[in-house]
Amino acid sequence: MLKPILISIAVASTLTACGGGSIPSSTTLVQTAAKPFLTLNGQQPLVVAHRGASGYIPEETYEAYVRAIELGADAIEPDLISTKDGVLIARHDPNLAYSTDVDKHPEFANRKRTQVVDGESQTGWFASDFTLAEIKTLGGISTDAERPQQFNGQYKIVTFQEIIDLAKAKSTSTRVIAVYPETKNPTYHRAIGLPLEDKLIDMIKAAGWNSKTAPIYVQSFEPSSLKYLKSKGLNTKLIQLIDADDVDMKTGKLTFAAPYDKPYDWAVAGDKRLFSDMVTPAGLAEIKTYADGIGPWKPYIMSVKGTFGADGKQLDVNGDGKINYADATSLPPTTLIADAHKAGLMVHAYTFRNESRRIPADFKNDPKAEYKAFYRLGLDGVFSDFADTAIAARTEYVQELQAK
Ligand SMILES: [Ca+2]
Ligand SMILES: [Ca+2]
Repeated sequence: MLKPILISIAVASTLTACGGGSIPSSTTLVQTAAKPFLTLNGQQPLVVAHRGASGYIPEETYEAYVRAIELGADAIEPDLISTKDGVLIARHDPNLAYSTDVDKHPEFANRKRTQVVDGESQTGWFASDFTLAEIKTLGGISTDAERPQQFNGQYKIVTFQEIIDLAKAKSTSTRVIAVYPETKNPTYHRAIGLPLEDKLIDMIKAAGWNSKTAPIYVQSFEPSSLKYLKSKGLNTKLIQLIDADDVDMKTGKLTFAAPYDKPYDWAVAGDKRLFSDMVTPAGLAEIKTYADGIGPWKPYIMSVKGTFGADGKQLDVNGDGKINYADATSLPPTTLIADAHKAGLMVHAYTFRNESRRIPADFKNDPKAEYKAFYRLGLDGVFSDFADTAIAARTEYVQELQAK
C-alpha cells in the first residue's frame, strides 16, 4: 500500500526511487510524485500533546505545556472550562476534585457540593463556584495512578490566554507551536450562564488567529458548539470529536452505552443518532458542512479483539493476571481514514499512550509500533500523552518511507 509513495520535496535529494529501475531526477520526482504522506494535506502527521506532557507532569498545567513543547510537540491541547468570573481555563472537568488538590484546601471545604454534569451527578468542587484568583491557589494533580505523583500540587492551573502566549513565545521562524483547544461541556456551560464560545472567539481574534491557516484547531464533541462558533465568525480549523463507550472484546465492535453513546447536545435534543452515525458517508458529509476534520477514538480506525476460552471468558494471554489491551490484538483497519479524506476531512485520532496495558499484543509492548501502524494508514494527526514517543515513531516512519 505504500509502494507509490514518494518522499517530501524537502528531502527529495536523499531519495532512492521506490520499486527499483531508473531513478528520475528530483524535479521529475516532484512533478510526478504521489503525495509523500497519505495524509489529506500531504504533510507529515501532526503530533498533538494531549493535555500537555500529561504522561509525565500533572495535566493541563503550564509546566505540562512547556514540557510538551520541549519534547517536540507540534500542538498543545487544552480542554477549556469556565471560572465563576468567566475566565477560560485549562481543565478536563468542571469538577476540580478530579485534577486538583482542592480537597487539601480547608478554606474551600464549604464549597463542596453535588452538581449534575452532562447527566451525571457528581460531588466535588466546581470551577463555576471559584474565581480565577481562587483557582490560582490550587495545584494540579496527576489523574492517573500509574503516572508520576511527585509533582502533585506543585503546578498552577493555567488560563487559555497564558497558553496562547506560551505558544507564541515558543514559536520561531522554523517551528510554529499550534494550540488545539476543546470546548468542554459546552451545553452545561451555557446552562449555568457561563458559555464558552463567544469568549473563545474573542480571544482567538485578539491573538490574530482567526483563519484556516493560523496555528490553531478548535475541537468539540458537541456539534452545536462547533456550528455556533462557525456561525459567529470563527474561521479556524474545526474538528468534530467522535467518541464511543468501549470495545466489545469478542467482536472488536465499538459499543455505545450512555453517556458515551452520543454528544450531550444530541442527548438533550432527543436526537436518536449515535456517535457511530458520524462516521458513515452521510455523517462525514454533514460534518464537512461545519468542520475541517474529525477526531475519532482510535478503535474507529483500528479496533482490537481479545482471545476467548471455551468457557466464554477472555484469556489472560500474557499471563500477568490482568485482562487488558495487552491481551488483545489489532484488527484490520476500517475505511474511516479513506472515507474521511474522500469527504475532505482530516483525521486526528485519540489517545495514544505508552503504558503496556494499553498497547495491543501485536505491537509487542512497543508504543512506537502502534503509532507507525496508524501513520502508515494516512492518519493526519495523533493526540498523545507522550509527545516524545509520537515524534520518535514519526521519525522512524519517515525513515521507513525514505527507504522504500
Ligand atoms: Ca481534550
Ligand atoms: Ca494480561
